[in-house]
Amino acid sequence: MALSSKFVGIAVSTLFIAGVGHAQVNVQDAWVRATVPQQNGTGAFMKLTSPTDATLVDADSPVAEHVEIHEMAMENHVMKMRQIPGLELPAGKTVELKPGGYHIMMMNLHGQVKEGDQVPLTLTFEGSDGKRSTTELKVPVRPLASGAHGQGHSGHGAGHGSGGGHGPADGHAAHGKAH
Ligand SMILES: [Cu+2]
Repeated sequence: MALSSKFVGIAVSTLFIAGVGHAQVNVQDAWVRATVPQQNGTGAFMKLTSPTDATLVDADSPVAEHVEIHEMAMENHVMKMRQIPGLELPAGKTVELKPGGYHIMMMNLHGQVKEGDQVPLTLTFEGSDGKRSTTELKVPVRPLASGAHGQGHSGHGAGHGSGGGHGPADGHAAHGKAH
């Protein structure tokens, strides 16, 4: 029955796409990592496939004060994350946002994000012609399956907390220093 459950998964994730835009980007397997009560931030993960060259340029959610597009990479055996201005989506290529890689960072959460919740998330894409489109998602909350990413994210949350006002430029500098 593995095949039929896969089809169900595709059908469900298609329902999350409500916005109709210029170059509609397909979003699959979207999920947000559940948090514990005192946790300040979390990540959203998904697979994005754009029919034409596009860039994920913005993300927003009412559950967090700041939402940014981040990447993670190993630097001298230490996992570091940083904000990127946009995530390129080459035509027809599936780009995966996953723990330990690209992710949508939700910071200064207004409350705990619990397993079973549906988190509203708005993604803004820009086509190669400069036209923007948005996609509204309701993203299910799941616990993290592997613990590998948790360490990096807790360090990240502390960095943002001490950085004060998280403006696009100065807040990010503070974040870097925290590491
Ligand atoms: Cu991050």
